[in-house]
Amino acid sequence: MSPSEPLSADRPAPAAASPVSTFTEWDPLEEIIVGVVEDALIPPWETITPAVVHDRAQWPFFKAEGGRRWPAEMLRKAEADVEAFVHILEAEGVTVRRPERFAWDQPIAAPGWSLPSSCYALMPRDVLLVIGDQIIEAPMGWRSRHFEHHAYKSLCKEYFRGGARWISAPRPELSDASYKPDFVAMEKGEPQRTILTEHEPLFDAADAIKCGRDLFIAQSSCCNSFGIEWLRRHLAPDFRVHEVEVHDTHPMHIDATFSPLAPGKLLVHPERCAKVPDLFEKAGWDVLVCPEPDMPLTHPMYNCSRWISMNVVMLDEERVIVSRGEERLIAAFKKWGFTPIECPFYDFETIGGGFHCASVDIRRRGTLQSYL
Ligand code: DAV
Repeated sequence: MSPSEPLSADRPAPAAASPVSTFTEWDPLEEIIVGVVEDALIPPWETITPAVVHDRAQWPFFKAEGGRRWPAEMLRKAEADVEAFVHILEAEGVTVRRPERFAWDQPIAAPGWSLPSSCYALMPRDVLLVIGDQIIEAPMGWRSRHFEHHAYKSLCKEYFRGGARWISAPRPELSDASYKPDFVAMEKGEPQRTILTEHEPLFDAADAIKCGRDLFIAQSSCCNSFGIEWLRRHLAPDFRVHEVEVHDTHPMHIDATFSPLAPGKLLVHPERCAKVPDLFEKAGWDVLVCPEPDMPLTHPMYNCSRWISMNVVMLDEERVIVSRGEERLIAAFKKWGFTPIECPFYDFETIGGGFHCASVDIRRRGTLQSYL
């Protein structure tokens, strides 16, 4: 360092606006990360799997095939969907970034546990909670996803250098103490329960959803109340964190349950959203109940349910990217005043999630406001 160069503590904060800035699901989208299908593995069987895989008939598949590559034909079709999504985003002027490749097939371990592999960089929404000008690496409850953040490190460093804030929530131990022993998923009608203990803070970024000053989050198979409390204190006083009550036998992430899509418009699952927080009614919001998905019941789905239809991405407060074939939802969006943009996505949904899962917003043109 030359004598004239100031110590880093004396350097002025970057003058440029942060490359990371997002407060809502609907401010005009400028930059987004979209996951990659390449190298994706079937998630290895682990303690949390029975709590998140809806269909018991698939458990033997995960036990036998977990850690291997998905069949090439499935990956090829999923990749075609994701590229169609990227094409739409780019055609609308959105900058699309992609995670880097990572050796998902390497065995992983920490004190007390080990697994034959990680999973993939298919679903950035789960890994990074981007809010305001900060990126928070989520303390994920899945052992197999403990190192997934690595695929996003180059991007995070670049955004940090550009002026963003970047932090990791306390890295979880994920020892047996984090999971209830002998957990059995609840049946419909039983009181809500999840597999996680309160041993340490846990959440996936997709367990939370933004709505200006208010952030909504629900407990799930990968989010406990300790995690919610960590986020509440971390984000105060700029953001208010509200827990949403859900009723879901295999709860995972809020973005196919409860989604504030535009000012005054909240999309909810007809059954999973046990109670819409009073705030919305007081503020005069419309509660839009998602219609039954059109995806054929015979369509193969490994990691999520047909309600992934709800898992949309807003380009702005009118234009919504929605899965081709979801005719009832497309008609409903038109009736509710949105402009649907259809994109084929069923084959990506087979191995992963929807548009919202497959991406994470980095920058939307907007300011911090209260909508409730
Ligand atoms: O319906 O399986 C998946 C949500 C993924 N982010 C479902 C919920």
